[in-house]
Amino acid sequence: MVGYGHIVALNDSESSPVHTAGLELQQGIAGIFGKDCNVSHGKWRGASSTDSVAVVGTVGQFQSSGGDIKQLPQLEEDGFWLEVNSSATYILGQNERGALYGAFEYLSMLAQGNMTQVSYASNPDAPIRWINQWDNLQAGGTHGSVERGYGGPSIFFANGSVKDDLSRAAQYARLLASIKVNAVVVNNVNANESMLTDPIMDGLGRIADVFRPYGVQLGMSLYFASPLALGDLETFDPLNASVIEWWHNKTDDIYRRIPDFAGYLVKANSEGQPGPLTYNRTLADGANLFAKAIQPHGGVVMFRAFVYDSTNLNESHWREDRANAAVDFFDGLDGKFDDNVIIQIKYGPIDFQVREPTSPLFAHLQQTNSAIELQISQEYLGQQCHLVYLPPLWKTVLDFDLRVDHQPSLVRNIISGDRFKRPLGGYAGVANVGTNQTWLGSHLAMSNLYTFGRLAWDPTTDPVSMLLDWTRLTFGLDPSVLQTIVDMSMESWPNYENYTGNLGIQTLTDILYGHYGPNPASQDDNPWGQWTRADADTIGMDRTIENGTRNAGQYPSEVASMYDNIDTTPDNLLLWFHHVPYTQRLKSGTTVIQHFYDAHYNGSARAQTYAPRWQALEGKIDEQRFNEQLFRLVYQAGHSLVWRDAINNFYFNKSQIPDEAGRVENHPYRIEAESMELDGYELYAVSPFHVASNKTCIVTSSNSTQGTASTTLSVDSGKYDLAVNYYDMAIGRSQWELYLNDNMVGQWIGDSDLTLGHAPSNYIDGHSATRITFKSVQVEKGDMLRIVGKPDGIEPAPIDYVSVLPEGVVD
Ligand code: GCV
Repeated sequence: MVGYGHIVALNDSESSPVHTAGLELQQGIAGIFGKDCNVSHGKWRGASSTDSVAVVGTVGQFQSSGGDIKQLPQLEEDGFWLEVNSSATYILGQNERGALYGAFEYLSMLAQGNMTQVSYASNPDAPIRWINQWDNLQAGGTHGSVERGYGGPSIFFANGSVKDDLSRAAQYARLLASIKVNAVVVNNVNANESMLTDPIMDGLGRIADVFRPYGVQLGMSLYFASPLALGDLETFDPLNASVIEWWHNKTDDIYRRIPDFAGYLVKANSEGQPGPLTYNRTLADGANLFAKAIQPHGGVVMFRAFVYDSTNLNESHWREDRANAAVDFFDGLDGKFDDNVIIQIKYGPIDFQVREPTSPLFAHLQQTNSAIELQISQEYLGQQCHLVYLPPLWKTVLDFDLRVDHQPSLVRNIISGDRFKRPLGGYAGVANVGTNQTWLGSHLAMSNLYTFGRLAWDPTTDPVSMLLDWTRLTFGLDPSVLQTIVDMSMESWPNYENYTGNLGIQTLTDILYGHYGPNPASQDDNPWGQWTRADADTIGMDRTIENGTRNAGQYPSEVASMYDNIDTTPDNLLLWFHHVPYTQRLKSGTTVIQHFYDAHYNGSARAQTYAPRWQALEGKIDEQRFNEQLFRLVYQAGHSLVWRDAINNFYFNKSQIPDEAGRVENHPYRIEAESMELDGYELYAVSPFHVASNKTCIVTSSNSTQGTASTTLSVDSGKYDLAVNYYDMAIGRSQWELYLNDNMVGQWIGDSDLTLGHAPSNYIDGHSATRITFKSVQVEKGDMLRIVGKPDGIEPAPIDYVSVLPEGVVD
């Protein structure tokens, strides 16, 4: 092992990433080895000055200090050289940021117990490695403080202003620098003109100041109609001379405050946001307006491809299709964007669904820079309450070969700029962290943020090896901890797909509210365009060229013919591209409907195994993280059953095709709450019907009086798991007590807003449906089971059913 008597950081300015790197090395080495090192900032006096040294700085700083590394290759922007030999460690960045990245990479090696001698250069695959935060200036409104954020309120903004205390923002920059992310757009793409007022721009300057020592640049989302909205002009037409001047002036104002400002992010003409189309100008006119204003300062414009009309799409028109929107809207614009514009494209054509084909737009922009937009925040993927490790999903897109002009055209090589020889490109990750101690609201969800950075640096990195690194760094080196977390995480996305939406039908969540729990009916008959076209006999979107929406034809010909033909379409995208009878046979030989049933049963059964597997790690993980994660995994097990039954009931109801295995709507261990003897409780028809067993639950007769539901158990005497399915709404903390005769088995409170740190719904629905299980309870035949529910606020202590489960049975 190399000694660390002395660390030399070749810059003494406190805002410099090289200065930070010196301190990080000092702190890291103290943490890993318990060893105090000196750090000197500024010049290095050569290897002979000490026999035990780590030097960190830029190549330029190193060379001007008289240092020389013989084999140093040409480094790219943000790249670094790491050399650990028997007498010294050299961490040399192409720029200061690169030096800091090298320092973190070195510490990451040491923290994982890797003390080997190395010498290598590491360069980023793409220059754009940005995080997007969807933070609002204030809480309230439909989307709260952070839109689609499940880790608490914003770390940047509160009450319409930039926070005074930005220590958490500085910590975030530190975290992001350690995964080689180089910029953060701090506000929501659903932007607000107030961002461009003096107090907010001053505040952004303060955020940029705390980011700077970590080499993280600040970016901002723009509201396209700002000149009008702020009352300065009567138009926001991008070709109007006053508008152009206005944006130039604003941009100058920003750069006066933030000389290293990264750039703008723009959502235009989409979901209520204004844009250039309002004036019959093109999207390129809109993007170039900002590009020209920011170009003299060296900034860039990330212009989103998420442009579609969410008000006029009409499902009764067979050929209409939201999935076509991006290519249609950008048609004819390739080559028309300025060189500092990057088109930011969501991975699939719709919206972060559990499985989507690659967006065809990647193939269409050959003379335009592009970047992929990935979502770390699990909007449609369990919102950090379900364990879903995302890189295997992201890799389905990054590694997809679009075969443009019959040449290899992997998405990752398009966005790196390699395939079409573009100067810019890369990755935007929607993270939406908040003030929660865990950042994202869940300990295990952080692997997604970590691996986003790793993939943006090198998209060929293997999902398992990244996960191993993250787990070692987060939970230590215990082999059983590593194995369990890796196994569960690697299963988690396909498994979530199994119990949510299969065969490319999308997540099947409630797209009109919350995007969390099941509600397949919400997909159709509205202009949002996330349609399934499910009826009594058939399901799926016909996106074929002849008969359907022609979406398959948006892909280059080799891919187009694969998706256009049902025989060559992979099963996992069958219903994305084809409209088929429920009885359609898959390549596996089973029918679509039976696959739905089986996948939901298998997926939810697998989800039951997570908590026990985690429990086996007790004592190997600190108590707090062990318990908090266990809570989530138990919750996930219960909610996966809600998903299973809702989806299966819905499609059974539609198709009337029974489950070959006889499971759907057959629950011998269940006692429906509505069939119990009720006192102070009454029946309630749940909507959507399929999120309640037998379509019905019970609620207290008033908001202030308790209710009791009782039943005599006829099971044989023995040990049972008693599972109660109930609804935990966001508003209200109802209390429940479960008794056997006069003995209380357990009590609980409807406080998932606290325990999950995230309140999925104000209603009795698939978001709030949940389960509590009391394990291994001794039951005597003839015992009286009684639940007492005490309402609170608008939450009427709702109960769906009780399952009396023999050992090993889950239902
Ligand atoms: C920030 C989806 C999300 C919205 C999000 C939008 C977007 O529609 O549900 O919350 O808005 O995508 O990416 O712009």
